[in-house]
Amino acid sequence: MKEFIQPTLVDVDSSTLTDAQVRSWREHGFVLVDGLLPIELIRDVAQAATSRFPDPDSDEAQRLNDFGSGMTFPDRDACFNRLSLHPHLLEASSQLLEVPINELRLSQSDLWPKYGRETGDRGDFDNQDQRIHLDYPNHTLTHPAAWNEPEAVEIIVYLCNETEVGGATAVVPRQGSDDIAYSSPMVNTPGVSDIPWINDRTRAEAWFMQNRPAVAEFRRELYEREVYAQYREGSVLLYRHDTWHRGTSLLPGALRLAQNLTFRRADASWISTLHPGWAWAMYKPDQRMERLIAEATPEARSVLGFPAPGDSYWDSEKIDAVEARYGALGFDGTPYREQLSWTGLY
Ligand SMILES: O=C(O)CCC(=O)C(=O)O
Ligand SMILES: [Fe+2]
Repeated sequence: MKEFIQPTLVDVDSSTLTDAQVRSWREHGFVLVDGLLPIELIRDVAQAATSRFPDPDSDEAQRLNDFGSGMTFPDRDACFNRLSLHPHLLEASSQLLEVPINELRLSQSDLWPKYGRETGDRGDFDNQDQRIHLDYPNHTLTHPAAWNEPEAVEIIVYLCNETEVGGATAVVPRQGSDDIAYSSPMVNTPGVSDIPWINDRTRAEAWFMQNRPAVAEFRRELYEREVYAQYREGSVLLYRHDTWHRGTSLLPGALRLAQNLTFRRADASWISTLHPGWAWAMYKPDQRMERLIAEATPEARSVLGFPAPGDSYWDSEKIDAVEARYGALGFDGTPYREQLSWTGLY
């Protein structure tokens, strides 16, 4: 019997994670929450995405192998960027990683459409019924640190309802510090070591049966332990680069929209930015990145690598120069100047 888990509400007064939610992430490797982000923002992003991706019943959609992309940070639709840097997401990541917001860095924000279709063999890279896996291989240059020293929070923001489109994310809850499934090094996953990168579950597990029977058995137990995130519109799954999980099949003809994000610790520079990043975006005629920097709060700016107020980077000449660059777009150097004179007193 499939065990579905339901989202739990965040603290409604402060829009922060409850102690039980933080504990679930720390101990089990994930938590599914509701009420973290304003529903109007979720709907704006869903609408922007729907208008840009093919209709689920179009030929174009049926040809996609589900790794569609198209919206990455910074996007031309400002609502996508607002969601990416929403203060409640930053606060939740700060709670989980136990660092202040200005010591977080955004290293992923992209939105994928996933299209449901009749099952059928579409080869190794089929993305419907995924193999159980960890996400760290395509984020970090190294290997995740010890379990109690997490370096990143990974996030899926769902923009629709599981009951309407299917595609619940399956997760394997970690059961205590001696859980064999979570003992380091975690390398029994496609794309790591000399194991070929196969996405489709049936094909990946056939490879393990053939080539690594003991690992196939280890993985069979992971599938048996799966629970399924019964997300709703606006639910947020907070998990980790070292949490066993996978995407599952959508209902035929359905379109699932979800935004995927990672916030890493600033000092974990070995965790790379997944998508093209934002330097090239500063070359776009719409100046989306410059406007975003000008309008963001100092905290949100620092999550993009912009030095925080009080950082030793700043002197009054630099503040003046940065204000000269962004002032016409609304940048105000006051918070940076204030911290400069404050620290200068001591
Ligand atoms: O879409 C999902 O529910 C999970 C997808 C996933 O884990 C992946 O593509 O790495
Ligand atoms: Fe994944």
